[in-house]
Amino acid sequence: MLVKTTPGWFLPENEATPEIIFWNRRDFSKRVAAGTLLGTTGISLGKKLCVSTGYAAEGPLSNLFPAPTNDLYVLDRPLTPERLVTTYNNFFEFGSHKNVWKSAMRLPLQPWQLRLDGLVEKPITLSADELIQKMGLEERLLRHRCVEAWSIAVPWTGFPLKSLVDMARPLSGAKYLKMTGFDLPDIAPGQRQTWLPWPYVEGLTINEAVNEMSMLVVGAYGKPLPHQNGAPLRLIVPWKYGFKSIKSIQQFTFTDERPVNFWQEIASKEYGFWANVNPQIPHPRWSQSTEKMLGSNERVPTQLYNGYGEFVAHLYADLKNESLYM
Ligand SMILES: Nc1nc2c(c(=O)[nH]1)N[C@H]1C(S)=C(S)[C@@H](COP(=O)(O)O)O[C@H]1N2
Ligand SMILES: [Mo]
Repeated sequence: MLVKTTPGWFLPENEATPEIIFWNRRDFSKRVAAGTLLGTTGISLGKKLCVSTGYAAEGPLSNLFPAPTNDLYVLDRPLTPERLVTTYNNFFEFGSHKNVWKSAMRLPLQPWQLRLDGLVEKPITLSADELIQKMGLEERLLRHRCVEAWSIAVPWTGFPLKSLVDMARPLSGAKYLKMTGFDLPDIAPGQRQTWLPWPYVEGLTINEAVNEMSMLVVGAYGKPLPHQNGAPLRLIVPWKYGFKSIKSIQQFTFTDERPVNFWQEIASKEYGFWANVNPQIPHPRWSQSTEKMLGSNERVPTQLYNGYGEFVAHLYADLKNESLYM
């Protein structure tokens, strides 16, 4: 997160490859027709936006896509072109730069065992495929604001995190949900940087986890999630800075202790537990008042709770003496 050599909107042309996987692009073309994709910056639409994502087209989940769109979440800006969202990533397991998408394809997604444990009635082990097939999928068009002050707008497919919490049957003593990523240093070069506190960890309060906006994401742009965006299963909590939205989760642990997240462990003066977006509170080393929308030449003002206050502000109303915005 601290290392930055190229600006956020830089896209190496030679990294783009033709799409080799066939997908039903019905929804995609509908949106193009409706003019909701970024069409004003000279980026031509269609094939050029697509990259090969490396997720099996014929997998057991392909029949679940595309999922119906939940109209509750309305964007104030165009969707970011798919090619940018899938080629400009933060995924430190594969390096501390943005160009990780090829490397991330080495992550084996089948089988992917999930564990739900800690303060629950009975620990559960099941595969990501089993879980996803149990859940009704929906699409949500959401903003995502990285703490580095760039942003994207993405059609994510997934289900409410609340559905997983209900399935886990947490005990009344459970106050937090800790989520843990994979630990595969033989596969993920970033995990051989042993001074970093692997595996990646994030946490939410149970109240945040069961809030309607907290989403487990298994797809994007009407297709299964590409490796580099956190396949097979990642969190999206769009009112918080991007680092809270942990990718490629393997374990959900219910606990009475507030988890210390990956970035807090590295730099506790710069990154905290809550990490709610607030343009008025600068990062110790840069302003958070505006953001660069990837794929656009515009900087736009950042909004409190990334514009999602109506859904989440109540969660923080009674909290005093907490660093809610770092
Ligand atoms: N496991 C894991 N999850 C992660 C990260 C990471 O490095 N590892 N980076 C975070 C950060 S800083 C951001 S901004 C988003 C980026 O998601 P995207 O690449 O899908 O846009 O993922 C978040 N989740
Ligand atoms: Mo980020």
